[in-house]
Amino acid sequence: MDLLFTNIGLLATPAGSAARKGKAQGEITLIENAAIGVLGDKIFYAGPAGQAPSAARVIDCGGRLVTPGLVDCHTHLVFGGWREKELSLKLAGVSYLDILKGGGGILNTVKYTRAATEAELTAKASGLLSEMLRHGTTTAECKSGYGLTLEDERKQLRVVKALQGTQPVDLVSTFLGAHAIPVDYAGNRSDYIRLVCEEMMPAVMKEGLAEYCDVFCETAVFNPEESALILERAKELGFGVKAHVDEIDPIGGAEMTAAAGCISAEHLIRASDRGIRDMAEKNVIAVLLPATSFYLDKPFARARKMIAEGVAVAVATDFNPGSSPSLNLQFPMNLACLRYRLTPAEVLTAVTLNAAAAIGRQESIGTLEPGKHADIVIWDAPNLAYILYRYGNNLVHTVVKNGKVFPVGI
Ligand code: IZC
Ligand code: ZN
Repeated sequence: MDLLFTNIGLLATPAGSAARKGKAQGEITLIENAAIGVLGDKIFYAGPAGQAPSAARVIDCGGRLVTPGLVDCHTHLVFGGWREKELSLKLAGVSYLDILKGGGGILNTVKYTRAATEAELTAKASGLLSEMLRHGTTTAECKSGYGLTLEDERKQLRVVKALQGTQPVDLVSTFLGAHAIPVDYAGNRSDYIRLVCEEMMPAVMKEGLAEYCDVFCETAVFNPEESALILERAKELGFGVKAHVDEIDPIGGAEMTAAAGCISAEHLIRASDRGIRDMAEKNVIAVLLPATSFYLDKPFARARKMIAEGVAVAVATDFNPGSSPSLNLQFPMNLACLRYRLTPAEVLTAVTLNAAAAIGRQESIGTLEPGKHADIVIWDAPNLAYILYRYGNNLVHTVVKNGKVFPVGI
């Protein structure tokens, strides 16, 4: 064996290779005085220290808490510019959708993204990914959606492809051409939808630039009928499908994701009872984004109800320059505990195994078990409750990605 992590005060991990729902979301494996052995980029042993095999190199974890690497299953990583100039509008009471209707918001970021070169976008995203890694994220999903032309969408997606394998964080690419109606199609939504379905999606699939297709199903953006049409076409072309739904207004988005066969539904702040039941029945994973509720001053999604109804809950940052300009997944974890009232164990499952399942990676990451990738976080914390109780600073001590060790410190 290449590497042995010893003196783990507490090893905390969900188990298995499937999303955990209902009561099982809160059932995790806890081992005191544990060790993890790594062979190449995979876990070879995870269990009591006494039974661990020997290794060429030993890392003493100093009695700390160790968990799987965090999986951020919903980000808008690649974009030009920022939107700090909209802070004054926000403070004056202008809503997120009103800023968008006025040509700002997403459309502002579209302007900056179109103006940026591929090299500029790559350099910026690369810096953001190293920040993510330092905060414990070892795999991230990245959505396009700030180009809104075939060329500019491809440019964003090529950035993700270039960054996959050239920096440590593993990336999963999602095409979000249906993120907003671009200004030049304002009176002509059906033409834009046709462009997305008939030109962008086939090209993106042909070039292998995205695995999933997403749509922003919301008032004044894409309605549930349009969203269903877009996702139907995406499935035909071979994409996995997911959707932003019921974030601001309850318009039947959750129901739409269940009917469309989505792997996940994101946001769900205003999801209806019926929508939650439909999701449970069709095994749609709920990707909840509590930092966005915080940042937009919106209600928090009904996570406890979702768990009670048997929906697997994942939690992510929604990192983007508008409604969630933070890539530190530890803050949404705090909010999931304090606002959603998830237990520390449920939160851990939400940001590891269930998040991995929301992007189809449950067989290879999300738990500390033999055969899975050696994606590990060593925390400056003695137990699991501690990392949900402290907030506002980075509690990561060391990140291990595919068996490579990255010291962070605090
Ligand atoms: O840039 O505002 N909600 N899309 C849907 C976003 C937030 C990203 C943004
Ligand atoms: Zn989003």
